Amino acid sequence: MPTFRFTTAGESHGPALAAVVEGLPAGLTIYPDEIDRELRRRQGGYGRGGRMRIESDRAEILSGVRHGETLGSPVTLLVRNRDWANWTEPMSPVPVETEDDDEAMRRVFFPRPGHADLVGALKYDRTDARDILERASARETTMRVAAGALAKQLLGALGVQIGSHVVSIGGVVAQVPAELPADLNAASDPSPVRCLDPEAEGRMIDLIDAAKRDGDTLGGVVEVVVRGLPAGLGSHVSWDRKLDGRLAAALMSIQAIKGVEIGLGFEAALRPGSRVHDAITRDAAAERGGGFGRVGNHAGGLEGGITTGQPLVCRAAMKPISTLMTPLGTVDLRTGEAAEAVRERSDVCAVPAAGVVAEAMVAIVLAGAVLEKFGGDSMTELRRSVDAYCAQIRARGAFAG
Ligand code: EPS
Repeated sequence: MPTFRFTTAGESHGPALAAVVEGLPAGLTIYPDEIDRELRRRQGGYGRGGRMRIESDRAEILSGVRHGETLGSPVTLLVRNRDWANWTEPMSPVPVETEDDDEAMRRVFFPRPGHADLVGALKYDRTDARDILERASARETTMRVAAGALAKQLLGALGVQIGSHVVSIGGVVAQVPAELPADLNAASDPSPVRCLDPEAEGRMIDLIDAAKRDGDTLGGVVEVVVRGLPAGLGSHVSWDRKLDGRLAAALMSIQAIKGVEIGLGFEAALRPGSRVHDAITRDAAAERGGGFGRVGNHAGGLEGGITTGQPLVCRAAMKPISTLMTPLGTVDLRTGEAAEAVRERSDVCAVPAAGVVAEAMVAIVLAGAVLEKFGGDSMTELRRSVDAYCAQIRARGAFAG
């Protein structure tokens, strides 16, 4: 059974979204403002559509926290959809009088290529693709970010920080500085596209404007960087304990993510081994690496599915959103006749937000790996195990005696 787990629920235009988060030890201080700050970060980014002007996401904590500290019991989080006010009839949980009015019910019969609309309608035996798209919508990532904010607070209490930035949008690739800023989000968040390269930022914005004019959409690549992890999370012994596999699965589960790289990623396949692997050194400053360092970090902080103590670096590639205002061809779900895909209000580009969601998923996987290795029902126990283990690996690297 995974040690840190969460479930989300809720439709994009339903009354609310919810998450139940299990596994947080007792005694973790919870900062609700920090959860809301993460939710705001996810709502931002150049290229979002009209919906983000309606919503102002705030998480209500319904269980598992008392007087600002976790109890060790499941934490329930709720975010209300403001847009629900405009959808009470089409999304009503109980039958309504206007049910025969397809337009009033906002029914969708023209599935969008690339979206879950068609395959979901086939699988779940629905004629109205709204029954599918309401849940397939990336609105669901709100609760991943809320749950991830709790995972971040757990990791933060143990000295681990997570940040992200946008590497490319629509084929415009940023020049990434050799040394990333220590506080990555403080540097990337002020950019409308969360990009560290101002020149690329300008071109990305122009491209998003052009895509909007053309009724088109754009994808891109985000990078997540985690600092402060001890060497030894994950394991080489079994396929499902390898941390790189778990991170890849978590990132690939995000809507529209089509590829994941760790460290050098696909580039490693193009080079000889001597230009890929990071030589091992003694490094007294690498406290959480047991006093062992590396020349470079092509491995992205993982060797054999185990953390090395170097920064963890993962990238995720997002395809362009499948809702096009200049739609592609499709087939009417009722008649089988050729048609144009539905023009549902949407975003032109959500890559900056995807970085925030990717941070949350990485935080959730890492919180699980930390709890698996160090366990404990309380923060006191967890801290004691982390400190004792870090002292143990430091002693290995000291080579005394
Ligand atoms: C989405 C369509 C848009 C996006 C939405 C994802 O929503 P709407 O159909 O209400 O305009 O804004 O993203 C969010 C609501 C969000 O919170 O990220 C889709 O179809 O996936």
